[in-house]
Amino acid sequence: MANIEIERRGKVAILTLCRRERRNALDESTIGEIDRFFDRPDPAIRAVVLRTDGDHFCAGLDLQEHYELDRGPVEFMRMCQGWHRAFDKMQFGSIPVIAAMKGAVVGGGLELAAATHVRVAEPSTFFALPEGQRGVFTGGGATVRVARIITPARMIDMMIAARTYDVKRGFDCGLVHEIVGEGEADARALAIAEAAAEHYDITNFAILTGISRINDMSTTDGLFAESLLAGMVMTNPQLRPSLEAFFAKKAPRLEPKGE
Ligand code: 1HE
Repeated sequence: MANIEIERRGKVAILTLCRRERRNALDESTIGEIDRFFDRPDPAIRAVVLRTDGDHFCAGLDLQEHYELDRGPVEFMRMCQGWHRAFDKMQFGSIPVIAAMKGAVVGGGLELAAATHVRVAEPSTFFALPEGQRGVFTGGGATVRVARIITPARMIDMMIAARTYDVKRGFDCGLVHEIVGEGEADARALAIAEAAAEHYDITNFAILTGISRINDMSTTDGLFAESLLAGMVMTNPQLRPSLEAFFAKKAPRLEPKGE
């Protein structure tokens, strides 16, 4: 792949966006690479770290390419649908994706981050949807994915009032799950990925796909779908040895430590 480097660390794949000269802006070929990776990942990969090269996570749509291609409305709509497909594969696959964020997470970069499952951020991280100022609009899924995280009202305010959220504000509204020190996001994201890679496949599938899908359903349908998923997960034969370890007091106990 030309724009994404893939490194394997056991069951974890570390994906690095490598377009630092454009602040990791997303052009069509990078979206194609994301799509191909998440389309049929190697079954031995059980978790992914998504990180980027340079000081910024992602500057959004590649504005240079957008200018040069001078696409028509239908062409741009199809491009957006390509982003949606790629990010859907990431969000609704059964592999946990942990984002290691720093610097700008803006426009399409925020749309990319919103499709990941756990977001770790360094203090330099900031969020914005500068589409309003640039006279464009979101097209990579922000109206759905970002609005669901921060609320539609906050997203409208962010765009109309041209607000930039720092890492603390990002944490307060759900864009960040954990703030770490400068230069520490990659290592922390890897540690989370390595632990998540040890979960049963079927459990990760239920967590990643089930929770998002169920929240698109009515209450009745959601509760029904939850019972079906729970029926599959709770009767997984692999679960029995873990329960036996718990009864034998060999499994780690939960501790009341917060984060
Ligand atoms: C780019 C892009 C880009 C930088 N497309 N080339 N996104 C934006 O509006 C964000 C635009 N970018 C920025 O605000 C800043 O570049 C950053 C805050 C991310 C970083 O600032 P800085 O000072 O480190 O870098 P820079 O000098 O602004 O940019 C360095 C180079 O990266 C420069 O190119 P150079 O040839 O002059 O070195 C920039 O042109 C290039 N660059 N950002 C292309 N985005 C599906 S719809 C989604 C809608 C959107 O995402 S709209 C885009 C929103």
